[in-house]
Amino acid sequence: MAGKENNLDNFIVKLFEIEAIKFGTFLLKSGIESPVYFDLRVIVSFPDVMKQVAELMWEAIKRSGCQFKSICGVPYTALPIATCICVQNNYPMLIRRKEAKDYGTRRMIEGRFDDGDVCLVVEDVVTSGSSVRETAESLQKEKIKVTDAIVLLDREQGGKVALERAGIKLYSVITLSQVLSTLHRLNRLDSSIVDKTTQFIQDNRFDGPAVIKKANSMSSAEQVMSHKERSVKCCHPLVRSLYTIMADKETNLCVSIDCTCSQELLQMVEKVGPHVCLVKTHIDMLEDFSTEVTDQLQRLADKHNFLIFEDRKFADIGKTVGTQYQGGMYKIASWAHITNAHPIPGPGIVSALADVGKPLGRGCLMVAEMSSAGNLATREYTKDVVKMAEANKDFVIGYICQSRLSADIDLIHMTPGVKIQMGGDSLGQQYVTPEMAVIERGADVIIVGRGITAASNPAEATRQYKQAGYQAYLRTLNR
Ligand code: S5P
Repeated sequence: MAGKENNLDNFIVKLFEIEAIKFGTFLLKSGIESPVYFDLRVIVSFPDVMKQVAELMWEAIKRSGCQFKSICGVPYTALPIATCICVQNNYPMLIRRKEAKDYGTRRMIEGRFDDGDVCLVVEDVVTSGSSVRETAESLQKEKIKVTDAIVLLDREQGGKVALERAGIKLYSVITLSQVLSTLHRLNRLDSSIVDKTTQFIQDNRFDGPAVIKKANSMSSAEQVMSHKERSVKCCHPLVRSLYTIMADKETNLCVSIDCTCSQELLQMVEKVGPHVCLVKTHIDMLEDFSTEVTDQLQRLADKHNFLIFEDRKFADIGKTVGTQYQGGMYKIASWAHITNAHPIPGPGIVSALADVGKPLGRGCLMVAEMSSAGNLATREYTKDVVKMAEANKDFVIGYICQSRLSADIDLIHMTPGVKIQMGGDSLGQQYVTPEMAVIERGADVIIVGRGITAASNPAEATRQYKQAGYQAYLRTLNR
């Protein structure tokens, strides 16, 4: 894990050293003075950086799980990048001309393709998303589909949302906030420059006052709805309670306490309780489980005002999960306000869990997307999960997800795989920062495990995550 993080840190520092990223005062084409400037054209002079760019972009492409037949770079900077990716990974490439030739074929797209082929667009930096869109439009004119794009650096000025509105999902290797926080952490950049640049980006977004958090499916009313408003307007009483807690305690943090010893679990709950809206458990990890633990857990939930989420991820036929939820050793429904389920068995799983949970006022989250590399949740699968959730809102209260899936305010979006230090673990877990989870991915609640539980001072780490998550939420309100 540390290796991956260092890799990205070194890469960002390298871009800074070769002046692909510069800080100062730069006059942009628009006449605006910018404190930051990206000139990724220089990377062609550094073959080692070129190679690393292609590798990092390929890793991000694989992580995204998107499917395509060919790759096309936005001219000109991304052309050599696309070439490297294609050659290294044996993918066919297409080239988009900027102007049609006035002789010969007059084609705007060079290379072999058939109607309906899907092409991935590659870009170096995205600001408003317009250059990716132009390339996509040229491809679409030739009946080539474009559903996804990958960018090395997202300036976070609204391009991602603009592209989503145009039906293109954008994945990035790094974001401007990440560049700023890494260079600051490694003592390459003063706080004053970080603050100035952050402010500039905020003031110069291409999506105006709307919230970048939200994908195109969201209504504008929902875009600015605070926790307080949701605590009144949401239909499900459990969702209203959760938003009330979030508003009162000013937190959108759920801590995942994944330990094997009851005493350790309860001690950790005591530490994090005052700062969280939810505590997530994997009760079957405990080697010394007794009902005393769940009794204590409920007492702590009352004392510190949080809800309990048992991350059981039910995934069997209705009859089986109903029994598992209600009974067995753990009697989950009797103490966990919220649990979750994989939708893979079909709607019977929801009906069976609802039969047990609804009379008790419980709620269930559907696992729509996962944080782990190589997971099998395709976009079609996720779309079907959304349908299933929307059809069962009397019991399904939201999603475990990695992106904003639904415009419906009754369906709360909870995102795991969150850590201030990005990267992953050796078993495929992939992390984004609290800011990325809330602002880019539209999380209502961030789920943090080892970022807090494995910290040397978990109470302090909880405060840090609480602040990072909540500040990010406030930013989405103030846009
Ligand atoms: O996609 C997922 C879904 C879940 S619920 N990815 C996850 O990591 N989780 C859970 O979130 C996982 O089971 C673990 O309990 C927690 C993440 O822990 P961390 O230590 O990696 O932050």
